[in-house]
Amino acid sequence: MNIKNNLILALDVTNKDKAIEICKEVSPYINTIKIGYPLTLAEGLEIIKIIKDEFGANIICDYKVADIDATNSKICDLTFDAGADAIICHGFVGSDSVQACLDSANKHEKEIFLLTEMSHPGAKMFLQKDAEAIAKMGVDMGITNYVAPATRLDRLSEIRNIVGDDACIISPGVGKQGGDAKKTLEFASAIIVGRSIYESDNPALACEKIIKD
Ligand code: NUP
Repeated sequence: MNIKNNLILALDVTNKDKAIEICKEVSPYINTIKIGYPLTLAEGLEIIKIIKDEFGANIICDYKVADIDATNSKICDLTFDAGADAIICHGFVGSDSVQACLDSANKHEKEIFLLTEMSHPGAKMFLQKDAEAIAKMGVDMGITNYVAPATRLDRLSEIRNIVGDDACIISPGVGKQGGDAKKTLEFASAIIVGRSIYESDNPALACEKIIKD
């Protein structure tokens, strides 16, 4: 996936008009938009095609798919059929569940991003201890796209070591969660930024600052 300025917008607003307004403002800087549950639950799956068609953006659906294989297949099929270019899937559910996501992506000629360790403090309670094993599982399965935290650079760096330099790592946690864009990009291929952009009075300027810093 070609990610302009190595910057992905997390479009976690809950209203279509607001979503379109933000996308318009940031479109000179951003060509890859992450749509998660907030916007999808508010506006329906159709929002994927609306944003994709209006802005020609890559759409990564952050549905953190984490179910049994049969259910994962259905979730991924529906998401790709709705126009998503990629979907974020949890790794902790194990290889059979992740394989179902991968099979759906391959069938649709789309991509998955495997979530290893999350960026929030609670990730230290359970997920962190298995994050390296999750990344290794991803490598064994031939997965080339990952999500890893901008809030703990030592962990991001460890996950980069496991997945290798050729893998694409997208990293959330810059800005509101405390991560630094430039330092994160020493290890990550792209950063994911939400509130620091869409809550800003001037989202375009916020993008410019993140890119230049
Ligand atoms: O570990 C993760 N941390 C995280 O923040 C995995 C994620 N997918 N996210 C998402 O990234 C989160 O749901 C939100 O959409 C975005 C970060 O947003 P913000 O903290 O920049 O507002």
